[in-house]
Amino acid sequence: MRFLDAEGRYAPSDSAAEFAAELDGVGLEDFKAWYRDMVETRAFDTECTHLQRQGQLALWVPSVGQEGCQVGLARASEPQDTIFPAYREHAVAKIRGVPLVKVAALFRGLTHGGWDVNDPANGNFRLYTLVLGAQTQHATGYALGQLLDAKHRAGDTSMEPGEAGTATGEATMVFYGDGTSSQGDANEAMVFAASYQTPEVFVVQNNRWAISVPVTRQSRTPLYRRALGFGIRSVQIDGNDPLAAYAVGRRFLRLAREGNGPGYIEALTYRIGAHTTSDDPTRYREEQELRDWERRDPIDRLEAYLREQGVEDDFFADVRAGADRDAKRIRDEILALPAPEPDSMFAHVYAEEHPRIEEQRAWLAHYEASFAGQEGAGA
Ligand SMILES: Cc1ncc(C[n+]2csc(CCOP(=O)(O)OP(=O)(O)O)c2C)c(N)n1
Ligand SMILES: [Mg+2]
Repeated sequence: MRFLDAEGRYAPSDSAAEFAAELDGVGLEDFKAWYRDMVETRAFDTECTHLQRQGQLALWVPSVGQEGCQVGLARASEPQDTIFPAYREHAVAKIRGVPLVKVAALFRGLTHGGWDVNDPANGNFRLYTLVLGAQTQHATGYALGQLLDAKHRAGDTSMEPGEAGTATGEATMVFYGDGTSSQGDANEAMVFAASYQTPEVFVVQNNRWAISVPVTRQSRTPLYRRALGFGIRSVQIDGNDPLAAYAVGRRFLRLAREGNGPGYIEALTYRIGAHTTSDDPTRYREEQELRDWERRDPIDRLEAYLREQGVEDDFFADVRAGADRDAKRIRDEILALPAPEPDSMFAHVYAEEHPRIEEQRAWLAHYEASFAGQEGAGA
């Protein structure tokens, strides 16, 4: 399902007709804001890759190429909705209000969480989750809570979830990848979501790869069709078309809030960069595949559409300059952060002291001490 073709022309697929009404009232100023979201996220992302190479971040997980679906879906959400991300949803974090320096601090090893999920300023954007699929369970549990709260408010204190029909007024949206769709957790989350008709939207960003494993190995059937087997409505969208993501996201989130149960969106996109800064994709994927996907870049596509609508050079120059300024500001903020405290990683593993942990802590302290006196030690 898409509205914009690969060249950015407005050319809705047949399946788009049923979602077109979701774009009513969305106009050029919105599309320009979405464009700005994408360009700013990419500038930040590129900066973080550089900072990792300069030793300022321990690891970086690029989102380059996946900004289209992320921006459309984030813009489709309402403030009262709750979002459970994986670890690559930088555009969603930004739009929901999480300061991007907090995302960078996580990858610097400065925090075990990242941001205060109870602070409304952070937009009900939960913590990044690197344990694949764990967030799907958190999301379904949370959505079940939203449902039971709504029943309670309506005077039904039975604590029985039951059939669809209870409007919650708020929904949960959970992001994960094509590889994660094979995890037991993700499948169990869908079973419970369908059984109890949770107000939830599952978003699978199918970026074709789970590190070096292609999606063709994960599933013999398109991922969106799996959801149908769980009894969950689903659509496969062009994940590099923010209009498609917005339209389906808006529809599915509204259906969820109004008591019509969960939905599932498979966003077909591509991970243009490496899996993380620890990965070298040239070892397992073809150069040609990358080139083909670079031609479908979500930013170029929306830019072509905006130009077609009469938006002129000065707008694009202004967006780029603003994104560069922002990235520079965040860079300065990151450089001003303290060095991580390696010992802190042992602090929260067990409630009480544990001999294995003490052994590892002592080993690390010894290793760290071996750098004493060397330039950059401890940084
Ligand atoms: C439970 C678990 N198993 C394995 C890993 C190692 N791992 C990290 S990312 C990844 C691939 C995930 O691929 P996908 O779900 O497609 O998401 P993408 O990284 O492509 O966005 C793997 C296997 C992990 N983090 N957690
Ligand atoms: Mg993937």
